[in-house]
Amino acid sequence: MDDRIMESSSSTFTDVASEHPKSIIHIDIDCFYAQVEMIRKPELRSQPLGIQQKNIVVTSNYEARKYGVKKCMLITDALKVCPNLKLVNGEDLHDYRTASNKIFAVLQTWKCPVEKLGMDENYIDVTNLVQERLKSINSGVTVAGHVFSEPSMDCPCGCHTRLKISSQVATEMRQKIYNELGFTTCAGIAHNKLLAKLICPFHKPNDQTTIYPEHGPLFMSTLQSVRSIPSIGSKTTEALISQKIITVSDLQKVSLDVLKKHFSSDMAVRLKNLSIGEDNTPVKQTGRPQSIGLEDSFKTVSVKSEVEERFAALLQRLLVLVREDGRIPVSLRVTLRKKDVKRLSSHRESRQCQVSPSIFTINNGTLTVTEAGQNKLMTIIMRLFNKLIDLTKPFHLTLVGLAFTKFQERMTGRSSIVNYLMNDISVQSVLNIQNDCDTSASSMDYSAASPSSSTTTDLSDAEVEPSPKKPKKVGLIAKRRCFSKEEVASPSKLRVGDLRLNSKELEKVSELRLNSRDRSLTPRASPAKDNLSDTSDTMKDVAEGGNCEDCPSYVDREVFNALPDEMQQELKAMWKNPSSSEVPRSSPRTSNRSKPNTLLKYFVPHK
Ligand code: DGT
Ligand code: MG
Repeated sequence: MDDRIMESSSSTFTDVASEHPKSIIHIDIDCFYAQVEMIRKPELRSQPLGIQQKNIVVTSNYEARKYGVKKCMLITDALKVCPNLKLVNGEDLHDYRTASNKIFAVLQTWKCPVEKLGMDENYIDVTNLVQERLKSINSGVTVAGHVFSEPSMDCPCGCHTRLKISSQVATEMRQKIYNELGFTTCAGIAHNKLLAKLICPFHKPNDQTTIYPEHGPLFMSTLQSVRSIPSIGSKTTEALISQKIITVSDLQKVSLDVLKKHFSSDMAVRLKNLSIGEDNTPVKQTGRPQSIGLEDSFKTVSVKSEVEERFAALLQRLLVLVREDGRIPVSLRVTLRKKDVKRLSSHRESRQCQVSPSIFTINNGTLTVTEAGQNKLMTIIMRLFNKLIDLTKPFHLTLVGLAFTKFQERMTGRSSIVNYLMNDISVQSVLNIQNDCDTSASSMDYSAASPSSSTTTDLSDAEVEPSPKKPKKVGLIAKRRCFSKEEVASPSKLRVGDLRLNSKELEKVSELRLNSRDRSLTPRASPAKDNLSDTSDTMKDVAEGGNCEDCPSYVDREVFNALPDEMQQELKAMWKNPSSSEVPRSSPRTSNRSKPNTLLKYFVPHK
């Protein structure tokens, strides 16, 4: 009997007719942080090893696990069960992140969608690859690794053969990760993400397990808690427990109608499907995060100087992350959590502004920020802070956060005019995003807390620290935010279309720019002013008229003043010394006829 849930109502109908077209692999690195340390120092391999963060062992190698050292155990308890435990501090996540990215890169070489989950887990949708391989397979295929249960008969849709091929692909992937990076891994192979993830640790470490669709209900019924299902969060668990639905088997037995009394119809159907191992969420290719951020939470901070210190520490750590990412940030957001002492409540407020890409330099291919650049960023941060806090009144903060929220890819280097124009365009697009409240990038309902969250300082690396069984909230990373009305308003009269140049022009102007730099041995002009994404500020800048005395009369001063200082200086140099430029000096209206795409035409006031 097919016990999957079908609903006749079109809105809730779940198409699970006996087709299992997908082939999904889930790969989890064995004792991830511990392996990173053991690869770094091979002498650690032979001894029980624990990775310490604050007073907790966040993971341990399998040698230590033999003694009963468990994840998230207090150090004192771990040392009781394993007095020889060697402890390594794992609070600096840099090397773990690097290893994680390398593993992800290896998995991408199969050219299948890869979805990264936390630092040491990845889903790979090998459906198309398997279809390809099927074409060249004539005789019987055997499964690689373990099988949850042998099938009694073949599934008519052919999924058994496809999953067997997938199991071979999983072996190849694990072998490549081991050969190239030295990590042992576990894999789960199934027709959906849910079963692939849950079956993955069935044989560990360093092994793999395949499960066929018909065994989904049986396997799921072995899970003791509904919370073991990855997409069931704490709230849903509570609601289920309140209805005495504790195990997955309970969930299988409860009728859909009863569930519908407590959940929406869609949710009830989804819960029933999950309980029998059915899940149709797609593997979403992981891209680069939309934002990179860190938060620091604490009991209370009420003094500006302390806030500044905390921001300075956060900035240092954030710059490391940005360097690893490699893109040039063009927008910075400051977040505060304010405590309302009277109401005993707290709420978050954020403010963001543009940052000039010239703050970041590229040395030998690495993104760096000079001390002066860091000071400039701190100035911007404190300006945003001052906008968020009325310093004439007492304030109480319980969290500060920093995030770079918009990036430009490296184009032709820092000195390129393209960067300036790209910056304006990308920031413009940030400011024009519609009200779009925080939405997690992943479909999963991440929820676990960091073990340090109960201590006074939680330098939250939540975006990169996964929990053992449940994926964690991806912190500030990959989140979209709510823009206030003022922020949505465009800060400048520069229009994106006005800045669109063809590539030849850009090259030409870049050349001019570089030539003029080479000629100049004097210190560079004062850096670009960072435009706060606050309409009043920007409008004030425009109204003040800036420094455009030397500009030709045809120049639109508003456009000119909205440009970064360096570009203003350069244009002025071009106007002073027309022979250095091929750009015609005559009125751009006239020149437009012969040269329709010159840079100068963009300075003509718009009527
Ligand atoms: P495994 O997969 O059972 O062989 O062992 P691990 O260590 O790979 O555990 P896993 O996959 O759950 O988590 C990957 C890494 O994430 C782990 O090496 C350390 C870190 N981690 C896991 N759980 C926590 C946690 O609750 N808090 C913190 N801060 N880190 C965690
Ligand atoms: Mg792991």
